Amino acid sequence: KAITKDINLIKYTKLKNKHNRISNIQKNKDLSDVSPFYKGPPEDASKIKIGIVVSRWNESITGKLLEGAIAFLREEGIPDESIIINYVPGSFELPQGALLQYKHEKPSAILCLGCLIKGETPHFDFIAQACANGITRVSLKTKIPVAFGVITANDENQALERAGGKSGNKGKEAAATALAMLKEFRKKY
Ligand code: DLZ
Repeated sequence: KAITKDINLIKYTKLKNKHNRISNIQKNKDLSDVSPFYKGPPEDASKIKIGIVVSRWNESITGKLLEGAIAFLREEGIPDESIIINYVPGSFELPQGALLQYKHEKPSAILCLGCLIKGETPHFDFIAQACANGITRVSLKTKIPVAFGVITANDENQALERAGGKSGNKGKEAAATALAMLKEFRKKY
């Protein structure tokens, strides 16, 4: 909770600036809302490069996912300069964004962050399916961990609860999952 409070003070616009986007996020460890299977970062965390692909659709929410992910990565020892951020227009574009980021940046793992909010038509279902399947395909093709940090919510309140509210932060969860996968498999790559 402390992390969320601190991070909420930071203007999201600062995150968009390549040079100061990470520096203001405070260090404050809280593992209560990550998976109980998370056993800490890989030993060589300082050598790990993490790519983050963020959807701009519902940006006020995906910004909070980004903040949650970055704060967690910092706590776990990933250097700021090893966190690479790219933006895509919507969650549908996350898989291709991840694939292109892999091609150009060669990160050790990628976090895909997005927020889909159900509307009145079935559009939501098509995008959610395509996004989830696409991210799975990128992880199988690249053979690096590609975490699904995408909120699929019925309304904005549900989304906010999962972006630093009472149901945790999907961005932080995605970061923890990627580090857990790296801890288990990195040496075997
Ligand atoms: C079109 C669309 C709609 C209606 N809703 C969302 C949403 O809730 N969350 C999201 O990430 N993206 C949405 N998009 C945009 C699509 O992801 C995609 O960018 C467009 O369909 C163009 O390919």
